[in-house]
Amino acid sequence: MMVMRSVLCDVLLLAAALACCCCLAFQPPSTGVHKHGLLRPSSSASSSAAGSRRRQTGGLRMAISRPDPGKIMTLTRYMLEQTRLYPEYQDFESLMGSIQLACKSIAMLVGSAGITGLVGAAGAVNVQGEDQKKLDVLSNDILKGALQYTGRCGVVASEEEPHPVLVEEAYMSKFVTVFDPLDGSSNVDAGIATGTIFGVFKEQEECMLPEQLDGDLMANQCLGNTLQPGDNLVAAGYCMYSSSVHMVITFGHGVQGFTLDPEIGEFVLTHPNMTLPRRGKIYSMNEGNSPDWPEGLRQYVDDVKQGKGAAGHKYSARYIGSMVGDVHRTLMYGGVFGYPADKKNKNGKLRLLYEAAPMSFIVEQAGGKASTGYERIMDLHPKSVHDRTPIFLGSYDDVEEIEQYMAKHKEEIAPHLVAKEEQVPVAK
Ligand code: AFP
Repeated sequence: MMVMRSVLCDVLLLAAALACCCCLAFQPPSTGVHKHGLLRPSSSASSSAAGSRRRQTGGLRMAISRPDPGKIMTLTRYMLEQTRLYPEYQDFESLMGSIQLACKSIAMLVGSAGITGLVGAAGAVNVQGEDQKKLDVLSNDILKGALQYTGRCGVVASEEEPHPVLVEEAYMSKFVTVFDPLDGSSNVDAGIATGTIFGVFKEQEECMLPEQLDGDLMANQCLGNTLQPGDNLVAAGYCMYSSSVHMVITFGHGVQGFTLDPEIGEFVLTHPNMTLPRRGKIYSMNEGNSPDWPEGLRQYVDDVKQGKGAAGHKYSARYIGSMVGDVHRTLMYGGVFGYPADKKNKNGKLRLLYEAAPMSFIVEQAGGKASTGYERIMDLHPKSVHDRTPIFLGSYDDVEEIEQYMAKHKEEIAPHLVAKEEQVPVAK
């Protein structure tokens, strides 16, 4: 009898919790029309407007309203509309078309990996000595394939390729695309958030060489185009594969966040003009490495945990171990994400060209700051495609405070990449 009563209690509690979750999840936003023209349903419209309907789930009735398809700001429509404001967007249109298609395909593969057997190692090791997952290899091929036919991208550099790769129309294209096809893939078997990170540079003029030039030399010259500082990025973004699929992009005019609507298969603008709060309440770092961290950072984390930092409040720890997930949360809630240098890894772990630089571009465009702890990430000039860099990014004042703590122990500077003013020549 006791057991039955407790089971009944559990069921009732679960039902109440579900009802509560559903109310929260489907609470209609208060505003009517979204910036950029995306129509947000109003509360009165939610049950009666055309396009809204009711769904029966386990006895709970939930009103799900869908915006009028004619008024949805899809990524494709956004790109079209932006070309009117900024003519240079025209060049990005086909590039973004290919990237969003690739991300949709990768999202589908990631989402069904446990069922289709696309989990586990591919049996190969990439140039950085990391085990490649089956999904790493597939995602890389999907992105390369998608970019091949844009007519806009001549060179791609990827985490999964030892060297930059020339794609079709290499000598007539405008852009170099760098990417990490599936960042955080070691988490994928556990169903944890992963993502694709990409950055787009303009090809440098040196790639336009006379035709009689030796093919190898020409190829090397073009491949050298990938080695540009983050400050040269003209576009960057990431796609996060999680409970929903998000695409966050910047072309140097703010940051826009889209969510994949699975019913229509389109990315829809849901987070226009994303901005970071000046201060946050979260620090996100792999604290297991703290015994090897620089002393300044150890002191910073110790202080903010106790509310002894400049903000005066206590900070909480959040760490997924998947850069895209950790950066996305930081963009949404503020705070700081970091992967510092430590005694064993003098340059940290994350790659400058296709992880740190694109994410720094996004964070700066959202009003935040990105730093090695000593200098601006966007000023760093890579010496090779897979260079690593320590990184701290997020709310402006939080990152600045870390720099101040680090400056107190400057002798610990990791011998890493050179800043822009001391640029090394591009490999020829
Ligand atoms: P994987 O792609 O091998 O899963 O690595 C993920 C990552 O490059 C980055 O996304 C994380 O921020 C970072 O490594 C996590 O590294 P730790 O496991 O050392 O904390």
